[in-house]
Amino acid sequence: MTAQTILSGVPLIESPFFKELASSNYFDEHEAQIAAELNVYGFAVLPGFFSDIAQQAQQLRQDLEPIFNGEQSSGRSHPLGTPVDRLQDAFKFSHTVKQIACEPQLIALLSKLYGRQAFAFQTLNFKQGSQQAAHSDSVHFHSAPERFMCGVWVALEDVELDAGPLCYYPGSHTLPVYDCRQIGFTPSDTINQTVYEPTWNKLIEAHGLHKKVFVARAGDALIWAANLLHGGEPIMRPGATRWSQVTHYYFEGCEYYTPMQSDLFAAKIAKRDPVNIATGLPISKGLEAKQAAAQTDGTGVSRGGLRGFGNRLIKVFNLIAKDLPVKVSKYLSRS
Ligand SMILES: O=C(O)CCC(=O)C(=O)O
Repeated sequence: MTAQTILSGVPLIESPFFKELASSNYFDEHEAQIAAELNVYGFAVLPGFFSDIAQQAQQLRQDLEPIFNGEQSSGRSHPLGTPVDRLQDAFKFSHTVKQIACEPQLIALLSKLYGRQAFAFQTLNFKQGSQQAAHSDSVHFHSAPERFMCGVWVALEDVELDAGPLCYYPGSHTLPVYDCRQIGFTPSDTINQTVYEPTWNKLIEAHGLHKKVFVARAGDALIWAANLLHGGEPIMRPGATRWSQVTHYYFEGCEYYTPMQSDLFAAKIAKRDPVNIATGLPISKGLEAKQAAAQTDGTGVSRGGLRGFGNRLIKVFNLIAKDLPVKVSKYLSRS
């Protein structure tokens, strides 16, 4: 068995056989460097990945600014007049948000790094720094098998140190994904990530993890692994903007769920059926469509359809055959 096939339920970049994989020719040179960074540090920076960012950022601001300012409703939970600090799933009404989330080269890269097909399922847009406490996304979006999730953060403008940049703790992705009971809570629908925060802070201290801050240029992207601790630095310059987009990606062939709302011993799993942003379909429906497509014969006719066509042909033939002796005898009697 190769490093690629053994432990197929572990993302390639987190495989214990990563070294063997990296020394094979599975990755090209550029991918190998990104994969190695993700493997060791749990994040990888893609400088200038979005080359058309100036134009995209301009369009995105035009789409989202009125909603951030409360002048326009996004049709979600933000009534008119309420300024918002983050916009979830703006891909539903902004083509540019969707374009950034579904950038084909990014999806192809993530799929290669993880060894399964990636799909974007959630977007978050920020006009200013989030100032969020350090956290792991694994308590919100998780998968079985675990860790088939990642986030990609994209700078829509240059981000200075005083504008509340993204921060993260290299190496923290290798920590266990602690569940609610381990931190002394029973999972529930009302719980939120603040119950984990003291544990994460203590883990940072106990493991001597050092914070890094992403002073990004517009168009830079940063991939973080499922369990990497990350957050947002305080905004030191009042009013500073920090236009950015986070897209969360899952990978096909998993079960998806929210761990902090799942109580396995009460047989309660808060399952998710994430929407593949690219197709607009929940992943379960997308898989059904894929399976149906896989049953086609390459001419666009599904096997079921072909079978149906065959059956209709047999019926016609039977009808003709039923009449045939009569027709033949009539013909013979005429001649
Ligand atoms: O952009 C940031 O400041 C952090 C975003 C974040 O933590 C997340 O999307 O999970």
